[in-house]
Amino acid sequence: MDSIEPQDNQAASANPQRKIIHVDCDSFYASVEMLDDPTLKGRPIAVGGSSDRRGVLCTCNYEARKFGVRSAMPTAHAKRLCPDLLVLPTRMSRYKEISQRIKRIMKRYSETIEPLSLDEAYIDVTGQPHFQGSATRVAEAIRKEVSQTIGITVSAGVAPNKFLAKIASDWNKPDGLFVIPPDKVDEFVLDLPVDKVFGVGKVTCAKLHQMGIETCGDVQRLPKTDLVNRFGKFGEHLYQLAHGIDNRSVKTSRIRKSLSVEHTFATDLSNLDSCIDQLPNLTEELSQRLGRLEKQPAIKNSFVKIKFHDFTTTTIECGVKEPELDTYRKLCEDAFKRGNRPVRLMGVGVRFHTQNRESLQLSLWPEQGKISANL
Ligand code: TTP
Ligand code: MG
Repeated sequence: MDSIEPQDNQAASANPQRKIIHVDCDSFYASVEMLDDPTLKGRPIAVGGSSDRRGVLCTCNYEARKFGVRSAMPTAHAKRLCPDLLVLPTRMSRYKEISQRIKRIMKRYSETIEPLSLDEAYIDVTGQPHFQGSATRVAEAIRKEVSQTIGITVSAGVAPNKFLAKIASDWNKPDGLFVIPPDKVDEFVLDLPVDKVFGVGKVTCAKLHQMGIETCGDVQRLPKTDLVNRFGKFGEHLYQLAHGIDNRSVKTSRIRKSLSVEHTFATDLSNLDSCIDQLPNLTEELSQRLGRLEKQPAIKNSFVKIKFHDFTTTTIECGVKEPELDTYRKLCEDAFKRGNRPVRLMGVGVRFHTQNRESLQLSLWPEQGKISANL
């Protein structure tokens, strides 16, 4: 799990009139490839590792999605679903370049921008003068300008908070806009499936379903104490979000403390060898994610996390500065010995130096949020 420390101490505003836009480019890497080679338009394409090297897809265009192809899918599997799929290698510097151009467009409307990844950002336009204060029209203007001047499509969501703005940008994807005005929030969340709530992964979702909870409306019917007893601190967040409340502010600068990739296995791994077999995929994904950072901060430590089948968790780390397979193998052996039981989750990661704030500031398009890989 990613850990990022907010750098500003701006108090979260509880003002219900905030106007937040969430912008997310459509099939980003694939769209850039189609922009640079228009002959690719209309045919299924993907970006990622090749199938002969047991590669995994970063993303694919919407033509490929019709065949069931998805991000993080092994390329060999994607090719079986869509034999005509063209898989291109990643060109990170080009994606970063396009990302910066999109950010320049957004900056015309507000300086309060929180980038989440290369293709995604929150913009707080509360109190901004453009279009008589209409966030919806700002979102339309950004979408239009990106499409006309850069040549790729972006989707946007407009809402009174970050949680709802992010859900909204996904609502009419691709090339869509969805607005949740403050007076429609209560109605909107009632039927919202709980798996759309930030932080509700497969495991929490399964537990909620067992409790008969499918929607945020169902969550609302539970007393807060029930949720807190069941899910601890997260229960409190869940209660708030299910009521459409999210007071997090849009933060313009952050310090990244660590980056990791983890995977929960459908079937527990019974011994050390099967854990070690998982390491090449996990470390490869970690390297890819490190490569996607605008500026990679200096690495302090490497670590392996193991969650055993009884949910006990151990993390072991060492001061190795390169995320190399051999390091992770050694850490994995030591971590496994601590429990010597079947393993349900494994993660590999790095921690960054956090003293020199200057060098660590993620100036542009840092990645954040939930980054557990679905390998
Ligand atoms: P996303 O915004 O999740 O996906 P997308 O832009 O390709 O498609 P859409 O938003 O229309 O659903 O991710 C942005 C980029 O990040 C994506 O183009 C490629 C990269 N990425 C990976 O490299 N690996 C991943 O597992 C995911 C999800 C994304
Ligand atoms: Mg996207």
